[in-house]
Amino acid sequence: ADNIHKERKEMMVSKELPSVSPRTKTNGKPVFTDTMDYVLQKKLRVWCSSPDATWKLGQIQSVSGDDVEILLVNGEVLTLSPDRLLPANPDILDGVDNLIHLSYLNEPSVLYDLQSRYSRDLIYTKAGPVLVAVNPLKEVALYGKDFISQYRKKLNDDPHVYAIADLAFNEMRRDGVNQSIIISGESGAGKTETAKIAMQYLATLGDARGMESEVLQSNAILEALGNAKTSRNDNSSRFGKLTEIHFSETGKLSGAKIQTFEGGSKSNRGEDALDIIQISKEDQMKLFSMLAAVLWLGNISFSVIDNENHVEIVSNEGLATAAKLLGCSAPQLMNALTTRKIQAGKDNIIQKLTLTQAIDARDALAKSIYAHLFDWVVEQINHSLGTGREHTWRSISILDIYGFESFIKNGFEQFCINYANERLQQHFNRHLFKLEQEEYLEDGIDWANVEFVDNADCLTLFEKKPLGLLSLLDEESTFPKATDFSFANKLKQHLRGNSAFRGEQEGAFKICHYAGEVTYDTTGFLEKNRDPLNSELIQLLSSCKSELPKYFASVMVADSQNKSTLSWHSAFDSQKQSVVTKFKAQLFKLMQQLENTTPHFIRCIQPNSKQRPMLFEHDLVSHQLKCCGVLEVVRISRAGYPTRMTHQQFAERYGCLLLRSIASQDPLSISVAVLQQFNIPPEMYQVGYTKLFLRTGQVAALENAKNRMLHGALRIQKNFRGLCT
Ligand code: AD9
Ligand code: MG
Repeated sequence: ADNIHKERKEMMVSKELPSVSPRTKTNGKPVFTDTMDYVLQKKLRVWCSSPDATWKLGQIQSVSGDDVEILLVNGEVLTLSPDRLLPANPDILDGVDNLIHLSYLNEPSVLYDLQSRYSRDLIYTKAGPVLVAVNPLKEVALYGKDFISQYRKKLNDDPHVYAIADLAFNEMRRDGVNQSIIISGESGAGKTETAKIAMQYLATLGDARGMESEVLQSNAILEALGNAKTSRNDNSSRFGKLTEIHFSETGKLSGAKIQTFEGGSKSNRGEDALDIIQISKEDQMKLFSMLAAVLWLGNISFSVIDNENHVEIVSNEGLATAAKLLGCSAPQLMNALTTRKIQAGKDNIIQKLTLTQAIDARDALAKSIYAHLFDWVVEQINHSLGTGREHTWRSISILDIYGFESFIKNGFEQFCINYANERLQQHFNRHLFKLEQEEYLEDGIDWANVEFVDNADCLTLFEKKPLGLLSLLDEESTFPKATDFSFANKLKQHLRGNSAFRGEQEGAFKICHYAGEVTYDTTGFLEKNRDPLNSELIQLLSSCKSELPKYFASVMVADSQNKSTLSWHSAFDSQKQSVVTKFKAQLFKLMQQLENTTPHFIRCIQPNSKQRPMLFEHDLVSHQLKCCGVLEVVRISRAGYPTRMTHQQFAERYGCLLLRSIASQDPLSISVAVLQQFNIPPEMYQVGYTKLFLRTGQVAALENAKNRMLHGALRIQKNFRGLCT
């Protein structure tokens, strides 16, 4: 360890090497020494970039002018110029569990570290405070009661989801502040599994009345209703989910609450989880009959009856069964699906629907029932989970939200998902970079800025009024004559100058997201953005005899009338809220909730595009690392001071450890005296105007000392009592 420390000090490298000018200076001070010269001089290990964009490890043999001769691991000898090389870490640092320990931080070194750990089933690695989780795509022996207890007792310090959950729990108890665990990553990267692992830990930890299985089973129910198979993930979440786990002041589990975002999906699977979650048999029957109604609606087909493309219903069985399940008559359902009432003066005219209109009406009805059913199930689950015996004090929220998506063809759904991911990325940036740097600057401590990719331009592109993507989409959706093509043209016309926007061929546009460029096909955008359910269908549902359809209709009516909750958001003034408008409002509410918590971040990484275990594709992983800013986080944490406390807090917490009295009793003097007493080296902290900033690991040392001292005091007390009695 001494050697590593010495070596690191000698090299003083905390930046990825630029190939052009290694002598970058910030604030007039060199941030790193001339690393490559050092590496060349000492003939150290290097990464060689090859034309196929992969990296090869080798040892420098000789240097003459700009020609460096390198012996690769496979015995091959290459001659390259220094700008094709990056320094490799000494093998003593192979597979370190926190990337901040790497002497050289560069892309190949990080990839190599993650890969070497992954090949040994060490799927978790820290990047400063962020946990990186590489999807094993197979079972790994890392979970269960024994592991939970190891992490609880701090007997295991390997990076783990359990360790993050434990940290959140401890910080909640220590600071009395709500916490959040924000899990992000691409589709199929393992977010939902990771969320369940965190929940398992928290539920086990504070379990008061056997609620653990209830909390976990709620996942199974929601997955059964809200997941679908995609090309990236056989069990892909088609909804975002925020699970709040509630705790009492004594740290006992007191309940849970689930919020979902934008539900609605195509896959149905039965589960007995419903029993565990205490949904009554009667409610289960209601649920299943609605699911059956949705499936039967899908079986209804139409045939064209005249040359105006008007239709009648073909499948009588589908119609009759769906009607029976909904609690209406077959003719009622038939009329709702094949006709529309139009007001003409004082009279109502019945207009027949065309084939496309009828299919749209049928699908809109099925989707709407499904989406409302999903919300209803969430309500039932919350009812069941919200009734803990303990009094709720604080909570830990776990956010699992659809990852960034980029397919060959991307539509309205990807558009919404990627917009949500831009917002989350901004939250991440704000916390890890902006707030960090602002805080240092405000408190007057020495700090060289760390560059990061800001996605503000892209968010402006979405949200600007009136000329942003969302406003333009809403505007176009209100014009009856508008088409997906006219929408695409409108975007091109108004957004051409925006740096994050590119017009594409007919009917398409491209957005430069933080995670890469995505081309969207506008087909279906307007239809999907309009509130799909016409008033015939709402009326049909409200006239049904079954309880749920009636309830859904009342929710729909209330939804369309009640805009007061969204009043801060000036929606366009038509009668109904568009889908993106609702989506944005939900997203803003979510972001507000998250702002009031202490965040913990987990970045899930998909190791390959084939959903196969043990396969680590460098390009794919490297792209994801860039997308979620892993290298920047490492840089900032290594250079930064992750722990900070006001002088007051520090003095109150550690002043009791002072062995001798000091002249001045102000918090700053006490704090400095504590730091001196424990010989904390000057490079390990900085004293700001209001706060103390400490490097990683320093608080752990002080906490240890404090615990030892407190235990000592307890022992003395006990002994003393023993003497008295
Ligand atoms: V999506 O955005 O909802 O499409 P997720 O949620 O990121 O996606 P998910 O958690 O569903 O991905 O993981 C995909 C698959 O990877 C799972 O079905 C598991 O088969 C596999 N996986 C993920 N994490 C683990 C793990 N810790 N251990 C074992 C895992 N398998
Ligand atoms: Mg998921």
